[in-house]
Amino acid sequence: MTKVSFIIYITLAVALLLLISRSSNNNSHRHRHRRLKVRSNFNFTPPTDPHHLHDRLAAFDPLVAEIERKREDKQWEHHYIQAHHPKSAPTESPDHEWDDFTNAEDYLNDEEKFNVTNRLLLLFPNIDIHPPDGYVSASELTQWNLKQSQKEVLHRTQREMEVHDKNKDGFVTLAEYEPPTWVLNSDNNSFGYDMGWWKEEHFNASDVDGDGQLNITEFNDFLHPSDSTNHKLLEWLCKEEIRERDADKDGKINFKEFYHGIYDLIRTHGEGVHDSSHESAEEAPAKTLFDQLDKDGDGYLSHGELLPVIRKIHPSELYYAQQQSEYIMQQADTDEDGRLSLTEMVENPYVFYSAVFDEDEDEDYDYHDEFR
Ligand SMILES: *[C@@H]1O[C@H](CO)[C@@H](O)[C@H](O)[C@H]1NC(C)=O
Ligand SMILES: *[C@@H]1O[C@H](CO)[C@@H](O)[C@H](O)[C@H]1NC(C)=O
Ligand SMILES: *[C@@H]1O[C@H](CO)[C@@H](O)[C@H](O)[C@H]1NC(C)=O
Ligand SMILES: *[C@@H]1O[C@H](CO)[C@@H](O)[C@H](O)[C@H]1NC(C)=O
Ligand SMILES: [Ca+2]
Repeated sequence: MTKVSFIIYITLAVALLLLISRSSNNNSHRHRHRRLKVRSNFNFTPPTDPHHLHDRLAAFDPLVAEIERKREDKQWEHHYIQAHHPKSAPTESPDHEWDDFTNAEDYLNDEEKFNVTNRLLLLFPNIDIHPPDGYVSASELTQWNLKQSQKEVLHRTQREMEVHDKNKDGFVTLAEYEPPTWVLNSDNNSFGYDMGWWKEEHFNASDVDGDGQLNITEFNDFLHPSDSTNHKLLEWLCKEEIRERDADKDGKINFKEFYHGIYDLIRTHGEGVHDSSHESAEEAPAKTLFDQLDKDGDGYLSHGELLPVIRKIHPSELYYAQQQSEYIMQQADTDEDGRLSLTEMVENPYVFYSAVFDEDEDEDYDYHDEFR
């Protein structure tokens, strides 16, 4: 396809989109019509800003997640082929991708096909399980969100596995594993693991049964240590943290090293603390926490002493699931009884689909800061 015809095609498609959204606005009985958006959040670099929740959150609705996943897989494949076999890369026609994209979005925005009320009716009994009492509590919501994001994470790990598992035996050995190009190209500190994250110690800590190879579970933990329940891996993460923060290279964290670096992260990811108004943290509470963590009172934190807070330094999927749940509660719990009835959910459908709807078209919507 030539450049000119491509531009004409895009222009036509945009015009058509505008027409469709305008006519559906006119036909809509809702006061506010929001166009649901399929996110294309594929990125070679992991999100560096942990506050960019909008990019991090898994879709609330598994059906939306599936659509996004398919789209992401396609992009990934495309990227992967270009990165690894640039010569043989098929010149994929852009109109084809565009088609898929708009079809998926049109589907989501066709109220006859994708009726958010019916979706919520269908999902409710799957969320209200602990106990099934006709209300969705914050913790049920968190568990649901966590399950959705874990599915996403595992799916991405499976894709990574395909790349690294050279002999296709379902395991990744240290020799098979080589860091992805974005690690080699990025400056050594940007990922926060100081390039050590794929090294042998990291690998060994992930290899629970010590057979020298990582199955999908072990490999998933390897890629997402802070989500792991593997104690050895969490310890490794603490050691990495010390290695990175240890300015004077004595192998331990003193108060100064703790205060300048670690404390801010813990504060930001602490329960319900979103105190972004103060630029720098108070020193007194930092000292109190330091003394609490410093169990042997030697004035330094060892990796073992960092363990209780490591998940606050490197927030886990659970943290994001809690954030999302908190946001939903704040927006949809109309009678403020701390739980959601089916009616409250159905009356606030877009809160649940907030991760996918297009912000630009609804500027008056009261967005939680974290979700920008
Ligand atoms: C969506 O489903 C609800 C409940 O079944 C129904 O009342 C509503 O009319 C449906 N909306 C559309 C646009 O079909
Ligand atoms: C990062 O460190 C590795 C080895 O420690 C080195 O080979 C590589 O060139 C460094 N990359 C950059 C961008 O500095
Ligand atoms: C990792 O494990 C292998 C096999 O058990 C062992 O030979 C190697 O020394 C270990 N490496 C590190 C850094 O612990
Ligand atoms: C991978 O190995 C670990 C450790 O042996 C085991 O607990 C886990 O169930 C295995 N995962 C799969 C998918 O087989
Ligand atoms: Ca293993």
